[in-house]
Amino acid sequence: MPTISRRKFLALIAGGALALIAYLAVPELAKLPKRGEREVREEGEEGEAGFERLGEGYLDGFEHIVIAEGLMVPWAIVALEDGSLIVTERPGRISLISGGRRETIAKLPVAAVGEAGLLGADVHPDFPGERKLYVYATFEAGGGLVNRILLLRLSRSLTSVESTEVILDGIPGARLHDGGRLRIGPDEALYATTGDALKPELAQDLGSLAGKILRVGLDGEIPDDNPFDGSPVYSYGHRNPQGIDWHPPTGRMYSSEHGPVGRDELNEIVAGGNYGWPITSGLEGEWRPGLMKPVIDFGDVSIAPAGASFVRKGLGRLKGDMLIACLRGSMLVRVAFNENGDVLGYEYMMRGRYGRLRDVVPHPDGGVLVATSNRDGRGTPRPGDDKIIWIRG
Ligand SMILES: [Ca+2]
Repeated sequence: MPTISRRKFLALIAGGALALIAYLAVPELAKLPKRGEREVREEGEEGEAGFERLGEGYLDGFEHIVIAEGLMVPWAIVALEDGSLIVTERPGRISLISGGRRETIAKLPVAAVGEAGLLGADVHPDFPGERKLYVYATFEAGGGLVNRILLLRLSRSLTSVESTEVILDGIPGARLHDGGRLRIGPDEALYATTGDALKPELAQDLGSLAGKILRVGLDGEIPDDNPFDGSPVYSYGHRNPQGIDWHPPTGRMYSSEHGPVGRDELNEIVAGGNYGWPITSGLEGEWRPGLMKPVIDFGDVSIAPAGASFVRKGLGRLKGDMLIACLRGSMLVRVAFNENGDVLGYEYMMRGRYGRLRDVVPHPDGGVLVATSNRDGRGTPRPGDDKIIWIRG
């Protein structure tokens, strides 16, 4: 039997102790969220949340400036580089708001019924060099409702329209579930969210433009690298998404979506992805291979998430996080992100302070602009509603 030196014996003991420590440590380490793993918190849940909770009153510490008031359901805010805003209102008016003054650019003959009407907007990436404004709106057609994406060429003063062109037609419309968010992505393609137009089965039908996120070129052409040949469909299986943005450093795309009763979602959008509706809703349903689970299922209580944007500048610890404007929830949801574009968790902010919120966009000078929606028939209008408020600092 080989003998063992005292030194070797001690080394073995020490090695064993290290192995034991490592063994004991493993379950603890395994509990930590790995990179890329998402930790989602329920409302009111405290403790090891995986991200720093800032608290509901966090935004109280910043300056709140009313930029515009007396608006009627402002649906989309486009913040221009010089700080002026182009704003759509659901009944059909498009305005330029600059230096405290509002000028009407156009009034469109939209079908403003239920949740339909003049909805999303964005401008050409080279605006105002290219004076092209894109809007998403509902119209009456053939005894029903249809949603269209229009390209409006503006005059040099930006206060009137020189020509109007329909660049995407035939998006099914309805009194409810019209989607409507329009945004130009970092790839300079135009994205639009569409609702299921009250026909849930259309969301799974790749031949229909309902219940989708669409992607077209800046003149409405279908990009060669879209996931389905010859189709503007980028992702499908959506119920009624109304917010999209791209995590600034990574370009990962996220979208907020209204669920049926609760089950509101935040999804990470990938080309060709099927987001489940109506087979699944939130994290519930009959999961089968190929269906995308939401990053966040906001639970049983409806918060009605609408516009969503990443904070680019200002607002302290919120930089790099996403804010989602909530209608029913009358608040902003903060979704905390790490630098890789992974969701760390979420919390509710500014609950009830301004009532229903429809859109939130970054202001070029920092902070965010939020639009109230208290005159949409589901809220309680307050003096000066609807408003656009700049939260900065
Ligand atoms: Ca879903």
